[in-house]
Amino acid sequence: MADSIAAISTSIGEAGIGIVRISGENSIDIGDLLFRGKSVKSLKESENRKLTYGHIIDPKDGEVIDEVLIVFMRKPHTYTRENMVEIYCHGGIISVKRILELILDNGARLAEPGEFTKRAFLNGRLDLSQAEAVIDIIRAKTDESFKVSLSQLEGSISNEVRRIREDILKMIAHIEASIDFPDEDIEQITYNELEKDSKAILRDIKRLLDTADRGRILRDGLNTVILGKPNVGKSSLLNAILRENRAIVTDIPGTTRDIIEEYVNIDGIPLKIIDTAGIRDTEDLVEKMGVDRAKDKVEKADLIIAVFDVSQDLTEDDHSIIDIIRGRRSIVLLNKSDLPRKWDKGYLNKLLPDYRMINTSVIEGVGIYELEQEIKNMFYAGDLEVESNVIITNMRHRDQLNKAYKNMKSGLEAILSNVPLDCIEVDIRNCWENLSAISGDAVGEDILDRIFSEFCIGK
Ligand SMILES: Nc1nc2c(ncn2[C@@H]2O[C@H](COP(=O)(O)OP(=O)(O)OP(=O)(O)O)[C@@H](O)[C@H]2O)c(=O)[nH]1
Ligand SMILES: [Mg+2]
Repeated sequence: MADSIAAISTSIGEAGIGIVRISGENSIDIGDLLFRGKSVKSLKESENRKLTYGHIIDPKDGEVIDEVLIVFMRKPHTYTRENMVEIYCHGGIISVKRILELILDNGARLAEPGEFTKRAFLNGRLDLSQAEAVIDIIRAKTDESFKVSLSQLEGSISNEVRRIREDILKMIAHIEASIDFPDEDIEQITYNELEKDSKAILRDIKRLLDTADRGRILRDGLNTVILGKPNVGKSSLLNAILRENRAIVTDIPGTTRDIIEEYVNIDGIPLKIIDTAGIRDTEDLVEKMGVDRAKDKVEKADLIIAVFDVSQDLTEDDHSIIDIIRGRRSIVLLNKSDLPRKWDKGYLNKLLPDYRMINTSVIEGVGIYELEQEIKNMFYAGDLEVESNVIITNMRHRDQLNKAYKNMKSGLEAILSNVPLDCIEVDIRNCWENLSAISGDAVGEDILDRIFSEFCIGK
């Protein structure tokens, strides 16, 4: 980490200001090479963390690049814990790019995605779960997911995991003491206590794991797939929910051929809504690929909205939809209810008992509100306020918690069958390590690379 890194931290496009950032030991020297202040001659003399007015110039020929504000932040009280310089120039494409190029020509290299945050982690300012929360904050699509991510950045997960890890360490210390000073009586006490402790730890891990389903939905949106045979009104429904003409709608069956994914917020519930190609047996190659994609999406769906056309008799294609949704979390729409009906709820109810069915006429806007309310009720029993801020939203954390749970469970089984203490210790240590990976105390370079490569450049 000896080199200095630089990147544009604001998004590229028309904007009031743009920010270019440098981090590293010689960021201050680079800043001084490029900056001509009005009153401050050198950044080194400038007051720590105080904005200074002046110009960025090309040191080769003195050409003025832009009028800026600049700030020098002395280590270690900075985002990366290194010396940092931030330049606030005019927004837009040109100024930020030229300033970045000058910085790169004068001693810094272009930062990799997430590299500022990676340095913050490597320098001990954030633990890994906090660093991961940073990208979730940037990507948050609803107030709730933002709130949860912010609390993770402030350490909600770290604190909870640290507490559990301390309890595990106590168990390990207890085991080692008993191994070192063996005595039959003490050993029996040890087994009883280990049983109690491991059960408590299992409960704690389980409590966190139980939040993961909801956490994933908060973070990524409820994966909702609109499914039905061609021409039943799927794309019309997508447009109605989005309240815009996003997808092409025609009366030609087979209009939608690819997957269309959009985000929408229904009373705070983030929905990733996916319109699909109408399911049918077809010889058309492109349409067939669309149908396969639709079926793929079903596998990962949290919710299926199955659309049927009540103005037409049910066909074999409808029956294949019925087969697909059986046993899955679905809401059934009886669409085109403005037209004369060929059948009604009762008929479909026999085939799909216990499914919520709603009469809709997407074209007239009937039933959309009921659908939205139903989605809300299904997932949050009407209440989406986040009561607890310790919610697992990150799948890596969930995986680690799952592993930790399994290891502690196998430890408990070993305790209950009076397996020798040193064998029990192995499971418990594994559990401890699984949890350590959440805060990043025991993760390899490859995992770090993967995590930070998902970041945007400049963060
Ligand atoms: N009468 C009536 N027509 C509707 C309703 N909903 C959709 N339509 C019409 O049905 C036709 C098909 O609508 P789409 O939304 O394109 O149907 P789709 O299910 O996406 O069709 P594919 O993309 O081909 O699978 C269009 O002409 C719509 O205007 C409705 O509630 N009532
Ligand atoms: Mg369509």
